[in-house]
Amino acid sequence: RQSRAQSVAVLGAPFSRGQKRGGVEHGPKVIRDAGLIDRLSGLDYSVHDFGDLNFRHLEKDEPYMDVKFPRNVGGANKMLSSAVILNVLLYLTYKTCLRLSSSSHSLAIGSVSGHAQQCPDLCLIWVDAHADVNTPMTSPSGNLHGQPVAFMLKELQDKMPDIPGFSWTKPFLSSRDLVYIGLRDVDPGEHHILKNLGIQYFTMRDIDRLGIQRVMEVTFDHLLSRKQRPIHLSFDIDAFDPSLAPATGTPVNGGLTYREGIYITEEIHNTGLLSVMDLVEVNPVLGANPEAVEATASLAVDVIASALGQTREGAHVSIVEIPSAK
Ligand code: B3U
Ligand code: MN
Ligand code: MN
Repeated sequence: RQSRAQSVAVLGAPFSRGQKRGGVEHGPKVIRDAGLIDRLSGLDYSVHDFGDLNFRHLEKDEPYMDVKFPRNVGGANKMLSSAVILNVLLYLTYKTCLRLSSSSHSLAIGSVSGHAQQCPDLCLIWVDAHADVNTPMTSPSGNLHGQPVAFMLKELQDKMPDIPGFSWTKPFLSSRDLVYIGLRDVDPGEHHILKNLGIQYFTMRDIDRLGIQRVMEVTFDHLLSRKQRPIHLSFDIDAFDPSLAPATGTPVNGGLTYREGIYITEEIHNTGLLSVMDLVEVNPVLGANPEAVEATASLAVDVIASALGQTREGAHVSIVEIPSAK
């Protein structure tokens, strides 16, 4: 058998301190159990499974203002950031494609910032029911999984207080290099930020109005028309309708259909520019029953596989000729 065309790195980041309710730390395990590695191998990737990161838990971690577990979230992000830097470095050296699955969306800070250190011109596609762009001042919950994008945006630099645990990172992303898809639960402070910074976003209403095909066209126009550059895809499973992805912390009605979600990842794959992907917020503890957890995890695997090139029309990578009858 000839050597495989591409390779992919998988890195789990089990962590739950981005919100009060535990459980998302088991996300990477249930996604693996749903057959992630086999599915990627079946797509003809050579898969490098780097296993799960082992985050240090800090007992003493008082809230800062309203922000919960700042030192734990900051430290975990720092560690993930270094891991991503290393992985992207491998990618650049060996032409390996890198993907990873983390658990809480609060870890996107480390994932995207690590990626950006190696690829400063990256752009970010954020698929989510939520904008996750609260600052500690606008956050209604104090949960850091509702704030990661605020840590990234250069335009918000002077709106961010010095939070313990985050001195290692500084904003690195311009608001014009970000597109949201799937929004339907946006806080007042977040809405102000989206409008004020002129961020390109598509709510579920926009998807209803334009159709997902047009949404993806405008997304790529916005991000890639000036130059081709690496894409970071941060995919929150709660972008899907809760009927499809019930096992998640903050489900919101009226989400993406299966076909809309898969169309998004197929189109991203077709650009050939996907460089790093996060798949977050799968929480097995919050599924009402084992079936709900399985459905959510298997949806996550479908999304990852389709971002990596699984197509609905099929493929014949391993078939050169139709077997002869004689
Ligand atoms: N916007 C709310 C709710 C929320 C954000 N992200 C999730 N939930 N998963 C907040 O807490 O910032
Ligand atoms: Mn969300
Ligand atoms: Mn999110």
